[in-house]
Amino acid sequence: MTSDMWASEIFDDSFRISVKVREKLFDQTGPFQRVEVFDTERWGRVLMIDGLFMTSDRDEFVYHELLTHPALCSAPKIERVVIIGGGDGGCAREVLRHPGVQSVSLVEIDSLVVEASKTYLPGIGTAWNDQRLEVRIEDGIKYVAELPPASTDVILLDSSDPVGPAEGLFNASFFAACKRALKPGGVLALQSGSPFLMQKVFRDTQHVLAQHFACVAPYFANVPLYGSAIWSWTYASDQPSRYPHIAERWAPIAETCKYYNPEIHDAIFAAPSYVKKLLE
Ligand code: SPD
Repeated sequence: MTSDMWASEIFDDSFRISVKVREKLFDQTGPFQRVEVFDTERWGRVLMIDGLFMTSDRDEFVYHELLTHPALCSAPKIERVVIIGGGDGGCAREVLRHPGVQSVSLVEIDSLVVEASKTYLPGIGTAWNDQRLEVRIEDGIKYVAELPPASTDVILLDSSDPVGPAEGLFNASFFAACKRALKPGGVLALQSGSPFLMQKVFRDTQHVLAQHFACVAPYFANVPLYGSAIWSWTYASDQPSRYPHIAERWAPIAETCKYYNPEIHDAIFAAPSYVKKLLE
């Protein structure tokens, strides 16, 4: 018997992307949001939060490798890493592939996301038992505000889109707190929305980051589940320009990367003309 259940994300009440579902594995609404996990034919397991697709077995590698490795393969130091959000474990998995990383704090506001992911997305969070990883269920905004100044080498914001609990992760005071927590020369990387489907979020995020960081460099790729449109991440630091790729950081991850590589490291920073115009 085939299912006729579909999971859909609706953009601006005008465009919908749907995935045919084999079985719904998890559906709970907690104090923060509704968390759903689906088993699907084409995408494998899929995580949805408040009606937005977060990640899937099939295309998560693009998102997680690009959130992590451009920062980790170029930041001057990577011993101490903080991840805000990232409760599915995919971002932590990629960070922990780097032997130079000594400690990672993953700060996720919603325990439901971590519980559901540990149980139903075993292919994504494969590093939960790594001794270098500390998982904290608490508000990432408060956590960063309370970090000792200049204590962190790399901060990664693996958030949902800026609605609901993630809204405060896209504003000036939070970016100022990130800058304060980073060591001089430290790197912040974040998901910054689609410059095609979410132009205002993308542009505002760049402008607000530029109030705090000397280098603000968006980069781009397609994550098919995110509306099948171009997606962006942003690399920010207090230095005037991006750090170059470090070959020794690439060697230990070369075997496992399915998207990122040294050529991609620079190529992703090329912006389409309409995006350049958007940022003028
Ligand atoms: N439109 C969805 C954007 C979601 C970005 N974060 C995904 C979390 C995956 N770890």
